[in-house]
Amino acid sequence: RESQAKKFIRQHMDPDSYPNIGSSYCNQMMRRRNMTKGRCKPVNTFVHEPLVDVQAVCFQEKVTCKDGQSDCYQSSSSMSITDCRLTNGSKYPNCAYRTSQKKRHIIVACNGNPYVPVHFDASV
Ligand code: PAP
Repeated sequence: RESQAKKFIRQHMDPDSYPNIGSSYCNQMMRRRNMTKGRCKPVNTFVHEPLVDVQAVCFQEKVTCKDGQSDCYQSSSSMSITDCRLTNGSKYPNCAYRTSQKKRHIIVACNGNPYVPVHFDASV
């Protein structure tokens, strides 16, 4: 089975695309990264920074996660991200996404040994 760490990388890491991100980025990437199988994942964020910089967030400012858990961390630097949000009229299996590029501080949940990101919680 896919580890939580590998799942985070598949769902959230894309260090090399930036700054060449067009309006069809999310439609392509959500499919390519297997988030449109069985259902359309409604919201997902890709981070365009080196993996080591995203892994380092697990040792930055500790914050409360949206679900109340205490294992979330906020990046000290703002990062280049792309938010993908399913459009209102989108019907499975035709998953259509709105692509929005941002510079934000990311919040991730970390777990395991090594202690690495396993869940993308929010951006602020
Ligand atoms: P996403 O939340 O990163 O978008 P999702 O696949 O929903 O992706 O969650 C990733 C994993 O992080 C899930 O574990 P699983 O793959 O073993 O099912 C989810 O349970 C886990 N997770 C969610 N919130 C937290 C949290 N606050 N702390 C630790 N793990 C969490």
